[in-house]
Amino acid sequence: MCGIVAAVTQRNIISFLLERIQRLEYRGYDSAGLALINQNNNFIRVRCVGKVNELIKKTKNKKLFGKIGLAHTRWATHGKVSEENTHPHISSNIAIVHNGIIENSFQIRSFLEKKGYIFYSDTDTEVIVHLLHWEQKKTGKSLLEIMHYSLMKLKGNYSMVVMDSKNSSKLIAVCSGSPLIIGLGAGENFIASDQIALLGVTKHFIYLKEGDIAIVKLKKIKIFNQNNCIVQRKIIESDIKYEYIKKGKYKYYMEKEIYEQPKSIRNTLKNRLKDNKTIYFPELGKKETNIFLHLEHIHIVACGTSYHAAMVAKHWFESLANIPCDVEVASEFTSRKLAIRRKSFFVTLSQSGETADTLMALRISKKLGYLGNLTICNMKSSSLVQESDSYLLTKAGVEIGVASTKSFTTQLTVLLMLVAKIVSIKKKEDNIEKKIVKILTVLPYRIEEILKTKKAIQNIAKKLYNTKNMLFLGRNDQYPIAMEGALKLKEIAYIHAEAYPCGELKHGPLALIDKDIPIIIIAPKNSLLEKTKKNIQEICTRGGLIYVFSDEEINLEKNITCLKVPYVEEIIAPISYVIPLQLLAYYIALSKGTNIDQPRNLAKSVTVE
Ligand code: HGA
Repeated sequence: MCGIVAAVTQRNIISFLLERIQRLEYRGYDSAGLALINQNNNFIRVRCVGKVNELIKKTKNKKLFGKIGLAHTRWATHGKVSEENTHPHISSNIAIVHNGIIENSFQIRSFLEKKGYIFYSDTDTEVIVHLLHWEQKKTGKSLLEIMHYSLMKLKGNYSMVVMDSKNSSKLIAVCSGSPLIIGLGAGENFIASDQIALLGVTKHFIYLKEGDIAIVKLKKIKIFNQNNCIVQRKIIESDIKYEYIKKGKYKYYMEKEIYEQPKSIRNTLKNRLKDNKTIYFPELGKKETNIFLHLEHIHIVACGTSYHAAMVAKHWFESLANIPCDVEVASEFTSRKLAIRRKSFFVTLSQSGETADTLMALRISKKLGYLGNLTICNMKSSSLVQESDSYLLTKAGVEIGVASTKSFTTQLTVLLMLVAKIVSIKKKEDNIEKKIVKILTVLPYRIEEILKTKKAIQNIAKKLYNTKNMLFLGRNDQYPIAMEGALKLKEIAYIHAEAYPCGELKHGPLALIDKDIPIIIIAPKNSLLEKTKKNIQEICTRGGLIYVFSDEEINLEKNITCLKVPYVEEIIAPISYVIPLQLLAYYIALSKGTNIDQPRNLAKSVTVE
C-alpha cells in the first residue's frame, strides 16, 4: 500500500516520476503528489486528490524542472483524503514520502508542537519530517547523521524516502515494514516500492532489507544495516519485461489475469512434476523432508483471498493426507492467546509476501514452538519469503488487479502439490501422489474449457448487475469457493454478498430468501450433490432466485437457471469452480461501470496492520 518512486539523475526527472508513479497506482489511489529540487535548491511540490492522471494534468503547463525528486501515491491511514494530507510532506529543507504507520505519532506531534512546529496535515508522516528537521536543527548534523538516531524514536512502520534541499546530491531511503528497492542506472539511480516502476530504465535491483538505510547518489550507493554498519547487498538482475505487464487487448488487468490462469498454472507446475509421477520442489531440502515426516498438524494463517485458498487446503490435508489442519485469519491469530497443537507446522500464504498481518503472525509463530514454517508466496524478494524458514513460489506472474485471481488458483495448485508431497514423504498412501500429479497435468486444460463459459456468464451478469444483495452457497471444499465468489463481488462490484455452507441456510439465512435475492449455488456432481439438491428444493419452495453452477443439468423448478460447467475431476473442482465466479463478479462490475482494477477504499499489498 502506498507507492513510492524517487530518482537522482542528470536530466529533468518530472515525466519519469509521473509515468513511474502511475505504474504503482495499484498500491493506493486516494491522492498523488511529487516534489523536486530545482536549480535554486528550492522544493517544488505538486499534489492532488485522486489518481495520477490528475497530477499529470496539474503539472502539464508548469514547466517544472529538477534532477532529483520523489513521488507518492497514497492509501490513506492517518488523515482523510485531501490535498493537505497528500505526500510529499515538507519541513523547511526536508521532504519525505512514506509508506506505513507511525504508532506514536500523537505523542511526537504534541512534543513538536510545543517546540513551535506547525502541522499542515493530519498525517503521521508529517510527524517524521518535522522530527528529522528538529533533530537536524538541534545538532547541526547532516540528514544521514541524525537519521539512525531519530528513527529510534518512531514506533511502527516507516519505509520512506527523504531528500534535503540543502544537499541535493542524494536521496535517503529507509526500509522498515514495507518493501523498497533501489534500481541501478547508468549515472543515475532510482528508488521504488516495486520493480515494476523501474522496468525499462534498469534491470538491476537491490532489495533493501528490514532496517536498512541507503544513501543513493548519482553514481554511488551506500547501505547501512539496522546496527548502523555498512553492508553490501546483492544486486539482482530481473528478467521481467514491462511488456509482460501491459494490459494488451484487455480492458482491465483483472480480465487479463483471469484469462491468464491456464498459463500461470502451467508456470507453477513447470519443473515440479517429475516424470509425471512425483512432485519435486527444488526449493525444499532435507530439513523440510524431515519436518514433513514428523509433523502431526498443519496450521495455515492468511488473509482475504489467500485465507480462502487455505480453507480449501484444509479439506485436502484432512481428506487426502489425513493430517489435521487448522486455518486462521492472520489478524485473529495475532490478537489472541494461542495454544499450539502437538508437532504442528506453520504455513503462511500471501500474494505479495508483504501482508502486514500475515508477516506479524509469522513473527509471533516463531516464539510458539512450531516444528518450522513455510510460506507460499508470489514474490521471491518479499519479507515473508526472507523471514520464513522455507518457501514455495506460486509463479503466477505479476498481478496488478487489486482483486486477486491468478494468485488464488496458483496458491491452490501449490497447496495441492504440497499435500501430495507430504503424503508421499509420510508414506501414507502411494497412490495419492501419482493421482494428484495426473490430475494437475490436466488442470490447465480444464480451466481453458471453463473459461469458454464466458458468454453464458455474461448473460447471467446482465440479469444480476442491479441487485443489492446476493448469496453464495457451497458445500465442503466448495464452501471456501462460495466465500471467494462473494468476496470478488463485494470487492469490485460493491454488491453486498454473503457465503454460507449449503446445509447452514435452514439455520437462519433462509429467512432472507425472496424473489429479489439471487442465490448462486456451486454444486459439482459428486457424492454430496443429492444433499445439495435438497437444499436447492428448500429454496425453490420459498420462491428464491436460484443460479446453479454444476456439471449436471439441474432443472428441479422453473426459478432455477443452470450454468453448465464443463467436467472437472473432483479433487481440483475447487480450483475450477472459482473461475466462473471470478468471471461473474468481473462482468457484473463491468456492467455497473466500477473501476475494476482499483476498487474504492482498497489497495493491493496490504502493508499496514
Ligand atoms: N500513514 C501514511 C501512509 C499511508 C500508508 O502507508 N498506507 O499504506 C498516510 O496516511 O498518509
